[in-house]
Amino acid sequence: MRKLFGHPDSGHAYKVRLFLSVAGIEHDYEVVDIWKPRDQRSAEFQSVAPLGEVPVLIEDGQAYAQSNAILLHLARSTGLWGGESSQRMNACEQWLVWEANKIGMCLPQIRSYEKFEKEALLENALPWLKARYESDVATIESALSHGQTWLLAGAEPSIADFSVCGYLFFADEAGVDVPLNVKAWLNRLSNLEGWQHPYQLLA
Ligand SMILES: N[C@@H](CCC(=O)N[C@@H](CS)C(=O)NCC(=O)O)C(=O)O
Repeated sequence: MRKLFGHPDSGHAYKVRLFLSVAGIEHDYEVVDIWKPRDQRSAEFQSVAPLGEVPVLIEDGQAYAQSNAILLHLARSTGLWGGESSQRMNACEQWLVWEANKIGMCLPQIRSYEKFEKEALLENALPWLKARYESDVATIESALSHGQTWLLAGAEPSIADFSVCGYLFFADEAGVDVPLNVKAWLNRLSNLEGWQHPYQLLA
């Protein structure tokens, strides 16, 4: 018995639901109104979300939080999408830590500024965030420029792909450019059975 809490604007929740959807894992899903004050969200969500954020996955009564930690748990427990071997898990761990500190620490903020917070102080940080995005997306572009299909070698995608792509499907809203190989890789992801854009998958 699994239940995921998410929101259509959350690329973090998207990473997790993408795994579940592409793997065909049955689960319940509930949208949390992340625009409401935390103490006004459902009592169930408040009781399971340690930091008050989506995503949270409940599995057999246990709550898992933080998108990349949830992905690691899912890969390990199912043996899928990186969980097939310790070498693949190791490579995934490296990408997931990179994601949290790099592309996951500039693209969500740029998009948040462009879509929701035009007046916010974030404006002062924008040039720095955009330079950071250019550098981080160049790292992904370079990793994909040797003819490989996914971030890890091999025919199957992994949680490295699911994590790193999370906010890149919102790149148009952030007003940033996506280089050629990254675009082609996003296109391959979007052709996976079970793939949907975040706004559909998290509705
Ligand atoms: N590091 C967290 C980030 C989670 C996060 O920032 N969630 C946002 C939505 S994308 C949220 O719940 N915001 C509402 C709030 O913090 O109250 C993860 O990877 O899961």
